[in-house]
Amino acid sequence: MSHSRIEIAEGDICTQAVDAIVNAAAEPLLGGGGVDGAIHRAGGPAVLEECRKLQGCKTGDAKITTAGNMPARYVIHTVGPIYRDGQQGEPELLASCYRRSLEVAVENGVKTIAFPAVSCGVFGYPIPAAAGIAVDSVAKFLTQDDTITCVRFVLFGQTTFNVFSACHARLKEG
Ligand code: AR6
Repeated sequence: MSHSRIEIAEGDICTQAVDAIVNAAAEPLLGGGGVDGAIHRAGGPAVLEECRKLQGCKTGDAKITTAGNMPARYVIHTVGPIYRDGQQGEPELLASCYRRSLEVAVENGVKTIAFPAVSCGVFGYPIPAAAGIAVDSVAKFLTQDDTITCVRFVLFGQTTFNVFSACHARLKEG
């Protein structure tokens, strides 16, 4: 069952001892605020140096670097859509972030991975809609993959945690 490999947690993604943590980045991959800023601060200059060589990342895609000083081995940088009105392809692009991040993870032998709530901060995606897409996209991927053993959503704040938990609970109920 794919839902049993999904966990919902509250906390700082930078401290997670998983094979890869996912960054909610911007297209240039040169750092920023939010979780992106936290990851670059915790990872140190090695992460930014590697990012510079990647020549950016398109919205909906994902690229990988090492994780510098963090406990994880890798950072998978994905770029979520900026939310406008939900009619500009945002749901498809957000789903693509999760799918592409997991594809890059599998290509690199990652078995445990942590995601933040991509697009739910600066990029303004409404959390209930984003959480549904996030949990459904991951669950769909896991039904076709048996190499990933754990996908943990690591969320900032009780509200976001509760919304993701409710989506996960719905998945369990089938
Ligand atoms: N651990 C887990 N979640 C976090 C952390 C953390 N350390 N810090 C923030 N969050 P955001 P976006 C949550 O804004 O909306 C950057 O400047 C946060 O509360 O980080 O995809 C980039 O460079 C929110 O729920 O990402 C881009 O320009 C979620 O992570 C832009 O922001 C995502 O918020 C990307 O915006």
